[in-house]
Amino acid sequence: MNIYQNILHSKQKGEKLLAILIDPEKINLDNIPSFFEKVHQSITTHIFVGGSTDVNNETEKVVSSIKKATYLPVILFPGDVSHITNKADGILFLSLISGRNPEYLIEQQIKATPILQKNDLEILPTGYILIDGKKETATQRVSNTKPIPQENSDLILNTALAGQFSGKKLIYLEAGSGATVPVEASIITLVKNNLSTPLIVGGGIRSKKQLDTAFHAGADIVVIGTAFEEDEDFFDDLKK
Ligand code: 1GP
Repeated sequence: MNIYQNILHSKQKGEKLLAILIDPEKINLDNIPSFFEKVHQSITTHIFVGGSTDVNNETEKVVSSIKKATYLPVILFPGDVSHITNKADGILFLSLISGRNPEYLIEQQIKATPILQKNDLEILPTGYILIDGKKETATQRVSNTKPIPQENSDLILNTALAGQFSGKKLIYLEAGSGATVPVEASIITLVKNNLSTPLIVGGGIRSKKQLDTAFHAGADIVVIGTAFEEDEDFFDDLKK
């Protein structure tokens, strides 16, 4: 089974998935083995690697080290085309469909195709929807787009459905890394109840309670990054 089939299988069985987001600019290569000992004792199912920027081109080196340290699927979550490496298992092929900047709607994707044609990364077409997490995030700055206010739930829902109808295989509701406020449970439920593709939710989730809230509201995959960067003891709350 490939990555996507596995996600679908889990969704059908109601098994929730947790992706840890590793930012190549923030992780120390020497810490990767001990970090993954904790990851493997937790309910983590996927590893996402990426960030809005990668100034020192660390992604490939970091992904190679992670692949040596884990049996979990490693999926690129690239800020732009320069972050793509064939050392990972798959790639979230993102379109920032909440924004109106052609660079992140289609131009980066066109630039990526010659690279993707030459490697075996599993491509996961993903409609990426930036939602206001009450803090200006790197995604906003780099993409030069505005997030959708949480109050505008109709627009969030219609954007998610437009993504699905355009053929995206995953929809990602993103409050932004380090968001003050995660995506509200009512929005997750609204989107979930109308969507047939798996739903990813991330941004600003820092506690087991918030994680459970997102899962119960209908997220199939929750993404957490900052909480682990700030305190690896958080893994203690997430033991298998
Ligand atoms: C960001 O959704 C991810 O792209 C994770 O966000 O770093 O706030 O956990 P946090």
